[in-house]
Amino acid sequence: MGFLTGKRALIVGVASDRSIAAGIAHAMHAQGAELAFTYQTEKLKSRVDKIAAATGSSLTFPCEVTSDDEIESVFAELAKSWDGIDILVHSVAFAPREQLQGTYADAVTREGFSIAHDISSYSFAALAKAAAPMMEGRNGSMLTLTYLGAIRSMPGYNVMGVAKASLEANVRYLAQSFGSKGIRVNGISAGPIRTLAAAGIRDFRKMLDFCERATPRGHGVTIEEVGNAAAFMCSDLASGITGEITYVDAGFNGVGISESVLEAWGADAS
Ligand code: NAD
Ligand code: 0WE
Repeated sequence: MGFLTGKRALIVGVASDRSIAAGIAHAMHAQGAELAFTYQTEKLKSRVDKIAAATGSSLTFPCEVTSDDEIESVFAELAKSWDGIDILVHSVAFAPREQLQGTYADAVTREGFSIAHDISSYSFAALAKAAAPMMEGRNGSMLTLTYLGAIRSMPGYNVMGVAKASLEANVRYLAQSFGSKGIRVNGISAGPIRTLAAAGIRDFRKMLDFCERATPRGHGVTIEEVGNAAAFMCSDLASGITGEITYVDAGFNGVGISESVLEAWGADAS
């Protein structure tokens, strides 16, 4: 019997079978959870339906997170099938493409800043507010996905880094808000992974190679590894963890100078 048997999870942020949210869905399903999904646009519906079917679910609902109406109707529709929810997964981020080019100061605009923060940070609070009434009194757990660019500057991550810093603060304030209802709120800071969100980002390949080689084990993380950590974080095994950001990055964030960089510098290994 899996450690999520009897739990019901709503997963927001599947766009393809490479999505981190798809890795989370498979891991939660493997641990016995029952799943429901949202999709951003009609174009994505068939892909999300397929991943739902592969994880034993037929519950998929449209949800563009900039719309309060759509957020509200997800839970109204879900309530027709489920009397409650145990797990909310938020795996959504967006900034206008031109925000992720050049330096932060050159790229950032009032409009770009606002969109990035609305979709990548506020939407977690909006979904959490809407989900909380269905999560009360059942050891509920909410989880979002963040990135190291929240606390360190990364070339080109720009306003997304500022929005992720806001998202991480959101985790701590939501944990406080819902603590008395028995709901935990956490973040997973994943290492870089080639997904749709990474497609077309300048020099992503180079950054991925650098980050992977700089980890203690010499390679990066998979959506399966992030999925397994997410399943644990949302299970009762993690009952003592809330308001926390957990790194699932193969140790990259803890490295000062990596063996591989030292070697590339021409240093003597002894
Ligand atoms: P992805 O493209 O598969 O997922 C991003 C999701 O956001 C998509 O499903 C998309 O539909 C959704 N989305 C964007 N704007 C939306 C909107 N307005 N309304 C509703 N949905 C919207 O990419 P991913 O890499 O799986 O990203 C998922 C999360 O993981 C993001 O928060 C991202 O910042 C985070 N993350 C990614 C990496 C990485 O390297 N891929 C690393 C750390 C954290
Ligand atoms: O959070 C992200 C990326 C999120 C993202 C991606 C896009 C591409 C398409 C947000 N908005 C957009 N807008 C688009 O138009 N990651 C953690 C992946 C990522 O993106 C980077 C990274 C990493 C890692 C950008 C620059 C540097 C590193």
